[in-house]
Formats: sequence, C-alpha cells, structure tokens
Amino acid sequence: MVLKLYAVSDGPPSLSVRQALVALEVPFELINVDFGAGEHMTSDYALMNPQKEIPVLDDDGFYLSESNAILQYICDKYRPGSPLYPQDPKSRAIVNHRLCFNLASYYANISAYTMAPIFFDYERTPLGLKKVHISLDVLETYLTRTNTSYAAANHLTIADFPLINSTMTLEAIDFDFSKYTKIHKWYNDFKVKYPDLWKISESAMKEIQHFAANPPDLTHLNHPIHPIRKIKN
Ligand SMILES: N[C@@H](CCC(=O)N[C@@H](CS)C(=O)NCC(=O)O)C(=O)O
Repeated sequence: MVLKLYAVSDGPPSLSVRQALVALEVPFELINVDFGAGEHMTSDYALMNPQKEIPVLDDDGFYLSESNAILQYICDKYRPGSPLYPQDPKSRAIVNHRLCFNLASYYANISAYTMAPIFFDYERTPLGLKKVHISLDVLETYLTRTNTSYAAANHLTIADFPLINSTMTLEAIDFDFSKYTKIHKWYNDFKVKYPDLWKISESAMKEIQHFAANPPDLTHLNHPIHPIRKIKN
C-alpha cells in the first residue's frame, strides 16, 4: 500500500516530510488536513496521533507523527544508505543533532515569533525577537564551525529541510537575516540548487504571507491551548 502523508499545506513540519519523500523518490499520497476547519482536533484524528498535530505518516496502518521521526523512518525503511541520512555514526549524530536543535530551539523560537501571531492572538515581543536572534546566532555558529555548505554535511541531508522551512517563515514576514551570512548563503543556495524542493516551501510561504495580510478567522476552532484572535467585523 502506498504511504499516506496527512499534511497541512503551510506547516513547516509537513513541508519537511514532503521534501524528504520527493528527494528520496518515495511515492506517497498527500492527504491535506484542513487546520482552519480543525480536522486535526477530532477524535478520529487522535486515533492516528493523540498529540493532534500534523503531519502524520500512515505506512499501511503504522501511524507515525513527529516530523523528525518520520524523516528518519522514511530513510531507514525506504532508502537505507541514502546520503540524506548518513550511516556513519558521527555524520548521523550531526544530522540528528540539527534535527533536535531545530525542533527544540530554532523552530520553537522562530515560529513563536513568525507563525503564532499570524494564526493566533499572540504579540511579537522584544523577548521573542531576542530568542529569534539567539537561534539564528547558534545556527550561524554551527555552520561556521563545521564549515559545511549544508546544515549537517557538505551535501543535502534530512536536517536541511526543517531548518530551511523554519528560516522560510522568517522570509515570509520579511525578517532581514542577511547579517547571518552563512545562514543567508545556505538558504539561498538551497533555492537555487533544489528548485523543485524549494517550490514546496515557496508555495507555503505564499500562503503564510496571504494569512499575514488577511488574518484567518479561527473563532470557531475552540482551540485547547492557543488564544483565538477576535476578528473585528
Ligand atoms: N513536533 C511536531 C510539531 C507538529 C506541529 O506542531 N504541527 C502543527 C501544524 S504546523 C500542528 O499540528 N499544530 C496543532 C495545533 O496548533 O492545533 C512535528 O515536528 O511534527
């Protein structure tokens, strides 16, 4: 049975998994989850992912969430030996490290500043801005120390996708990160070297820009965590 990916069209974790599947040439069926309609908040969805988050991979009834785990699983199961997820322990450790860094720090800090205020009733604060710069500074330091052209090696790995998509959300809000010269170059090189993969990010970026200009009405969502913005009529 073909893999099914439950994904949201503008969500960085979903984009990263799509990019890996395309890069690895693993066939899959893309099932769009309508975040705005709360399709991920139903009890049926919770059978696949009790965290009620998107994406979820369905491999013939084996349900896997957490985009990093999905990225690693796809490589291990369908393309073992691919340079996208190196076998050598140290090379793999750096990939795993960058995936963890993105999840725990880079994306956490960046999305709180870029995405959360677009969709929910959050403000962009000086502290939030400081956290973005701290994360950018750390990634810049990693790129400088490894002196690699990609996030975890001198070639593309699965670590690039989540870091690229986090950075894309900065571009979506016109955040100038050009002073982080290594990040700037790596990000722009990715666009040029992998135009088909970048297209996946770019189309999401356009959606995010659209929502930034036209805040979505999510008043019907009854979200358990996020404060819903009151829409002025
Ligand atoms: N750590 C998860 C995060 C996934 C995540 O947060 N996805 C967002 C969409 S981009 C989501 O489902 N949010 C649920 C919500 O806010 O209700 C992963 O990497 O897969």
